Amino acid sequence: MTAPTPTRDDKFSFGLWTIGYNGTDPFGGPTRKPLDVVHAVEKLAEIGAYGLTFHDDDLFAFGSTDAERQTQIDRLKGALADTGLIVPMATTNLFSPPVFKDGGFTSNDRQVRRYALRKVLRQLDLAAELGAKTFVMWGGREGAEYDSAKDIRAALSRYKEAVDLLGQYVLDKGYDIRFAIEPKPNEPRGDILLPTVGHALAFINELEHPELVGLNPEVGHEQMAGLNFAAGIAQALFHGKLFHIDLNGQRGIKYDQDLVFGHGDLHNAFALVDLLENGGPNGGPAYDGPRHFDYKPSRTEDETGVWDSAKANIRTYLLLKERAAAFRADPEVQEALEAAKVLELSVPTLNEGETVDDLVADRSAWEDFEPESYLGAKGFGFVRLQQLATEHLLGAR
Ligand SMILES: [Mn+2]
Repeated sequence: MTAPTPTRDDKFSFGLWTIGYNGTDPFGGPTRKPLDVVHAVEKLAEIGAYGLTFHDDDLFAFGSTDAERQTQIDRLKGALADTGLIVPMATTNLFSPPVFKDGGFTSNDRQVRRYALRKVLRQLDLAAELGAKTFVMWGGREGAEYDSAKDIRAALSRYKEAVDLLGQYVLDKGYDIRFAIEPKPNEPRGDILLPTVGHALAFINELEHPELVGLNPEVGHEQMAGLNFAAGIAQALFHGKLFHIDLNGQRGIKYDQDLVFGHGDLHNAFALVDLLENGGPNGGPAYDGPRHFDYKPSRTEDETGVWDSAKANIRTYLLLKERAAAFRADPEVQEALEAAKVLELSVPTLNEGETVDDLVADRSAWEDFEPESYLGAKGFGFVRLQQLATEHLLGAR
């Protein structure tokens, strides 16, 4: 099979914290040296990425002086100018510094909440300066371990207060930035607020400016909750809320693995890429934003392994894109989709202009309908369809 070559139009982006992950986990220290941002940008350009994303504290250490901060910003800007890479998204770290041990926006301590808002406002200004269009909010410490320790309704009110304030700030400043909430069920907190795509969608409805706020769902985070990621993305699209996406791999309900995209549930990764690339209104892409990888190069790898794993994310995505195109183009698949009535689901259940009275008057819908015999002899053939998908995924068709 030929190796698909990434282009900047593919919009592959990586977090500075992903390729920069030094291998630290709860049971052991770093296994790799720190990664310099200029080197990171050069390598990302080399492997075909178009963008770099970052938390404030990835670029300049927490507690940096203004001069140290500016030096790093200038070095990043220089590397972007030299390579043509962009910063499509930025975000703030409200989870690593000890001050955020009980959260940022929803810490029980009001002084911490005010400090968290100031930290985010500062990073929002930098995001706008660098041309980022999306500001991700992952509230990793917004949660609790103990039910008695957190008033969840009050915490959600403070979360709303924070997001409303930031939304108004963006409007007042005239920034071309939208927010994307990243759900996660747990880790590092025992339970995190807005744990799934569904919880976050419901929360957005309560905001002052819901149009400014969407989602940044992560493959592994939904799968940690035992949920179907591709189905969650489909619902986010249904609500017009897929503002950004975090691609990676996860093997079941366990700690957040952040594996390479596809190195977990490969079937679901295939369904996801098929949805993103072919799920649009006319069979085109359903999503045109960054294909952002939020993975961690395993701590067993050296720097060569870091870049091999970064390339693996891109290659797997492009291979799945090829496989999904072949699946869609296969006449037998089209016939199986027809037989399974997958396309019939797009036909409204009532006729145009038909009323509930018309439905009640339609004897074929009830009186003359025989549910026992209707489908008795004929199955939908969903298994056949899934096997066709599997064979395309395996390159067997
Ligand atoms: Mn993760």
